[in-house]
Amino acid sequence: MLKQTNSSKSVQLRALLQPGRLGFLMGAHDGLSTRIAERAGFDGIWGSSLCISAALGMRDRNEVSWTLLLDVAELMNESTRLPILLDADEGHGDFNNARRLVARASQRGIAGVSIEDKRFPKRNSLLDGPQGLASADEFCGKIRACREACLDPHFVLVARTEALVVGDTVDEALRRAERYVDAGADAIIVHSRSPVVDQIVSFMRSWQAAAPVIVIPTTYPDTPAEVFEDLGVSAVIWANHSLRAAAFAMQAVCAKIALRESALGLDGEILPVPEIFELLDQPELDEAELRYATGLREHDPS
Ligand code: SPV
Ligand code: MG
Repeated sequence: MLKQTNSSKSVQLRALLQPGRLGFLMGAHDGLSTRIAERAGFDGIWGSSLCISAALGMRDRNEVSWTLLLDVAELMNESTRLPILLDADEGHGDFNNARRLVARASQRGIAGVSIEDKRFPKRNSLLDGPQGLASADEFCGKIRACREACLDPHFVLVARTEALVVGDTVDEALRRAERYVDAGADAIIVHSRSPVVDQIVSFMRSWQAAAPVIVIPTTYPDTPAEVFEDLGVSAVIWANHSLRAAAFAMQAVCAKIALRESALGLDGEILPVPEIFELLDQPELDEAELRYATGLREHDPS
């Protein structure tokens, strides 16, 4: 069991967004994927709405309720020493839904939450079709409400602009992001679905506000990390690669077993069971049982 005070992870997330070194957040969707990301050496976890929804068999359109989202995030948080930035979409409704979500997340030890300037119900940014951008005025009210609702003084509130995703200009994205910082956001995510990094380059070259900027280069993955570093980006989110890798492997293995009617010959394609136990920190429980479950052992003939 990991022991941490409620605000230590928010302090960690705040620190990793500070200028200096480019931070890397890995998208995860459950406790296991969170543990795997931590072991790989990431600085933080992105609690991706796409991936958490997909792992539950749901679409990324607020089909997962905010309370279920928080339950999943809490299990992920229990599995890691890393800070989690939870992707809370547009806050799952108006300012009141959003601030209740933020209050509960900050109370439960989640390091930070990202809310985006979409209208409810949100549509995943990588999908074609109408996205529905909220007005900047409305979204600033939501940010102010969320800021005041934080129950952890170090909690990180990230505002994400989808202006570029809906086809607006870089100037509009900058105007919005600056207003969001004035309204109380600690950091900005500027999202783009362009296949090249150019929009992010233009955005960063004009970015004046004293707030960290985070990017999600799913559609421009060929951009070297140094480019982001030189632009002054604070952190990169690899949003969905773990879930996509898992789905890819699950599909391949399921197809093979179904076809062959046998699970033989999968070495190198699936983790040995002992490695699963190890990932889940089974040794810690075995050791705790030796210390605490003495009465139980006395009555166990095995
Ligand atoms: C997510 O991972 O849920 C995101 C990033 O919000 S995107 O899917 O690109 O919208
Ligand atoms: Mg999302």
